[in-house]
Amino acid sequence: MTLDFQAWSRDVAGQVEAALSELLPAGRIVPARLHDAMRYSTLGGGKRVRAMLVYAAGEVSGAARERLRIPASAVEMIHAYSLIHDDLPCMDDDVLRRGKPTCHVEFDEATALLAGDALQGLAFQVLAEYKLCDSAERQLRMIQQFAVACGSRGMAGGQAIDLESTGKALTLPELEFMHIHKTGALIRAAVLLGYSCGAASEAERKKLDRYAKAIGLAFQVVDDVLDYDGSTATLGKTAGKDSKQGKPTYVSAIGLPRAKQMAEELRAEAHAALEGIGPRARRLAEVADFIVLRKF
Ligand code: GRG
Repeated sequence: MTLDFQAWSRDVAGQVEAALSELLPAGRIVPARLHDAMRYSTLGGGKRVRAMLVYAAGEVSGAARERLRIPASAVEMIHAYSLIHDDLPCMDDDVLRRGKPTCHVEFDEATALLAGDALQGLAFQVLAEYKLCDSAERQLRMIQQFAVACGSRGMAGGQAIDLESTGKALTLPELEFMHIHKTGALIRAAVLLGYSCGAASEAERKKLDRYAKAIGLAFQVVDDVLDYDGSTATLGKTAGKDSKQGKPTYVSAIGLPRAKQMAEELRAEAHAALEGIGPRARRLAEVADFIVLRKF
């Protein structure tokens, strides 16, 4: 029996939640406050889109499911770390995340900073500790590419550009460059990590890369639309912050109707990228739809 998307995504969320709970140090282990903060910000929330992408891409290359839980957890740890740091007073300064107080509000700033740092370290620890694929050399390359995606040439670099851009009007290519790094790099890394756990081919990898670039950007366009259009209660984070903070967004750059249209075009591009793969790409196509059609 094939699960529908809702049941499949629930199953992935359950598997990654269990894996994260096992991989994160228990709250009673010293330093207990730091471990509590790491667990607080990583467990029990979030849409788990990046974990879904690891599993969906793994289905394309026939990767074993018990292997995928490790890269899925690592990607979610990096994502949780980026959200903790993004919410700090020195960055976006937010008090609400995933419907609860942000890490520095629940704990304190120093603990939040360290929780993010430690989550980043733990993500790389598990990627190196567990067998992800049949070739140690390929696994090393996977970890190296993942590191690039997290660093100054990827997510952290995108965040730096974001901070520099506050109060400025960016051109569309500048906005795209920022988001390809800030949001897109980790999304692309999730797809490539999952795919590389199985029998990967260069031709399919190129298709998945094209897919990942489209949905990475689509994710941010929709995020901007929801920040403008959505409510704090539905989003579980403060709505309308981008315009209040003078952040350049797709809505401010091209207006709401064109931003919505752009998200649809990127969804079509993601589907087109998967052409020729067949039923093995079903979940990736469904995740693309979820990313663009979501309301939270
Ligand atoms: C300080 C070295 C250093 C790095 C910081 C903060 C940071 C790196 C990067 C920030 C990247 C960032 C916050 C991107 C935003 C991406 C985004 C739209 C996040 C929301 O993702 P969802 O909607 O969240 O998937 P859930 O809660 O559902 O998991």
